[in-house]
Amino acid sequence: MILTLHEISQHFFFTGNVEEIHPVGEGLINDTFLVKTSGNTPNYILQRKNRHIFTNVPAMMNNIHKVTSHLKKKVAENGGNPDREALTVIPARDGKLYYRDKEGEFWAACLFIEDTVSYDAARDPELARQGGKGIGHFQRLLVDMPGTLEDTLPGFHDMRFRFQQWDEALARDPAGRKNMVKKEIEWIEERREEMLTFKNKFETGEIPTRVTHNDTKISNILFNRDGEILCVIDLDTVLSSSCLNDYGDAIRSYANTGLEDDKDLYRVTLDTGIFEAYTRGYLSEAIDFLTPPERENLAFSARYITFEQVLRFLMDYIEGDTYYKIKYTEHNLTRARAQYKLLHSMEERYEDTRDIVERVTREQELIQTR
Ligand code: ADP
Ligand code: GN1
Ligand code: MG
Repeated sequence: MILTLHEISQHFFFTGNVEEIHPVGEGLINDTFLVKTSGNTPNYILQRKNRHIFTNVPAMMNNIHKVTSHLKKKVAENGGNPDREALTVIPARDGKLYYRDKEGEFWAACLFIEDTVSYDAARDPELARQGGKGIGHFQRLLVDMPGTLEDTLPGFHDMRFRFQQWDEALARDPAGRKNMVKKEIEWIEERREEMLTFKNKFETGEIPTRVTHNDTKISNILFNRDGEILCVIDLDTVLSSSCLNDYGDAIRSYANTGLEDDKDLYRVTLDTGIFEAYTRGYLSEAIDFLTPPERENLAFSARYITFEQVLRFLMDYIEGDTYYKIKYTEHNLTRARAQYKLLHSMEERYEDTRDIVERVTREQELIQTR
């Protein structure tokens, strides 16, 4: 693999001599590598994109290029450093934004941003506030992005589409696992109506569509060494979608007291302190562009996205583990159960979270009008 990776790296516009290449991150979809060059030349991130999931990598890379170009322009206008506060896509030597190897695999690269820290969990409210600020800022800079993005992941956060996939998976039951997860299937069915009713708000246009990230777990943000937000990364999922999906997915990640795939369900609950801190950071950037319906639906969006993850992990288990990378046979089931525990905790604390959003909204409105 090392030799092959070295060969792949030669197809990109990297300056310097590649010294070593090793895997980084815990992503569930792509294979990600750090490419170190010798001396003072930059280092890079090289990634094999999962072509079964991203079926149009050229369009996806165009989307990423559009978004990063706009971000860089905005960062420069605001006096920031575009090379550190936005991802820099490194093209292949033939000028394309990706390289396709002989086996048909798609590769892409970006500049490695030095002196950053990334996290898999937010135990500290200040870190959560920074993360919220990061996504709010990201969305704000993209409010006036010209042009449109191609829909490279149709139905990604669309519950109607997810239920179609779900119904098909259950009807086919390809791995013969359906009967082993009857209780878990009930968790999904009990909430079908409620989730589709929420989805209606997107379909009627009550909740607007914007350029958003769609995969805002904490590991997809780089912080600087002082714990401040630096750069939003992992842009494969930038799409025309809703701000609520970014907020909800971030709460699912930051405000979980346990792990996404915790086997010990006692550890998994919603941390309302972290919820409040993330919300404060997010609204400090987003308050002036969010519409009243967007603000009012923030708390429920955390339930919506967490439910979506329960469904997706359970569906992948039923399908025989074809989508997410797994580390052991029951991994997707463990993930579904842990996410369900989190969802349950969100439901129990729903009124509290609504109160927090309302209070922080008022607080941020006051700060803005000062
Ligand atoms: P995956 O799809 O595998 O999750 P990511 O793009 O999120 O891939 O990258 C995985 C990890 O690699 C990140 O959590 C971060 O630690 C590191 N990383 C990715 N891109 C960069 C970058 N441009 N600069 C510095 N670190 C990065
Ligand atoms: C996947 O690629 P990664 O690991 O950042 C998934 C997200 C899920 C996440 C759960 C394209 O994200 O939707 O929230 O796993 N990405 C895709 O950890 O499906
Ligand atoms: Mg990632």
